[in-house]
Amino acid sequence: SSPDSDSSKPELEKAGLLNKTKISEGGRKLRKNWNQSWVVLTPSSWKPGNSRPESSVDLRGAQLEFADCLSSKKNVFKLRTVTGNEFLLQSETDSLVREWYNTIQGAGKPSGQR
Ligand code: I3S
Repeated sequence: SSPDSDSSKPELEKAGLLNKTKISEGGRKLRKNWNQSWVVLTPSSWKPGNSRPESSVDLRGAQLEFADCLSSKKNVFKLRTVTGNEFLLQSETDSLVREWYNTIQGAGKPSGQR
């Protein structure tokens, strides 16, 4: 194993800039407010240390779908949490959006099903 893998630091699975807007909260529709956000995907065991996330989303059981019909922007996918919060995530870079889609898709499933 690599020297990094036995570190006590939480393993950071993915991080990057995405355009993000929340479109519903507990099933209630919200007005879009697109913002560029630094998005970090972490294991569920992760605890914030010095970093203070502005918000966090539990991906267990979350549903993803490409949703270009929900926006005039290209490369948009929708993330719906089990609690009924919905987000749109987007980037101008197609490949980046596909990577995020696949990674989040895997993160929301029990590890045996990835
Ligand atoms: O789907 P919508 O509601 O037409 O989304 C657009 C609007 O929310 C607009 O804001 P206002 O209605 O507050 O002016 C946003 O500025 C747009 O970015 C939203 O559309 P896109 O197509 O960018 O997701």
